[in-house]
Amino acid sequence: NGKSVDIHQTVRGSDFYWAICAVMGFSTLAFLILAMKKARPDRIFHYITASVCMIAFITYFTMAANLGWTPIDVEFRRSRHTVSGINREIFYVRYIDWFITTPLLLSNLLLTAAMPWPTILWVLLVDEVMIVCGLVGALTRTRYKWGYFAFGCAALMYILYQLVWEARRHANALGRDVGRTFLICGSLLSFLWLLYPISWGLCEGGNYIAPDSEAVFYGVLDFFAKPIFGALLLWGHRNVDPARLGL
Ligand code: RET
Repeated sequence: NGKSVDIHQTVRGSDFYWAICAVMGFSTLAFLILAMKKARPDRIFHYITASVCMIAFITYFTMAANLGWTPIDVEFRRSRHTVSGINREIFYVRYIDWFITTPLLLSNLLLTAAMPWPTILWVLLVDEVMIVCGLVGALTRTRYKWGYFAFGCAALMYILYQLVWEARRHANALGRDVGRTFLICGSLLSFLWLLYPISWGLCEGGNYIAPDSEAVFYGVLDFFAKPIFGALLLWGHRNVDPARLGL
């Protein structure tokens, strides 16, 4: 009937995308207003957080308008039959968003821990490799996609090692406020980021869940990974002297 025949294209996802779009737009404004009130060198954290939400606002605007996707052939399993000749809408616009926002989110944490510049740049580079692997894998029809998935997961493991081990120790050495902020935000980020590849495996990877469910899975993750993470980080910085971080 052209409306809801199969799981491969979204029918009601758009409403949810509009809702997240509104949340991201509102958060952008809120963080910008907070940035204006703060005449300190560490308002860079406000600008980073506001930019992340602004980019997500445009991404969700795009997806709510049902743009920024391309059909990719998938095999679709239903009750022990494999149906071919079906395609799934793959939102490549997510990866353009992540390519810009994930390095910003990591910078927020790594600057909080006052990591050395070369280390920050190197971790951001590994992060870009992870996102590009996810994009190429998502656009790939064959089983090779799981190769890209594996490379991306290896990159994520390395990033988490840097955060949980190297950066956490760095943050703890900067005093209790920095240590506690890093612990809260670093744990939240590590937990959430591990859920992204799971969502990818169920959506772009294996086509196990419908694009409508994908909208909710990634949408809830983005809500916690962007505005909530950002708010907790800015809150944690309220008592931290920017000079301690070399800012
Ligand atoms: C992919 C697939 C390849 C393997 C891995 C992935 C991880 C993605 C992550 C994305 C995080 C996005 C965020 C966006 C919101 O702001 C690319 C899905 C490991 C961790 C935080």
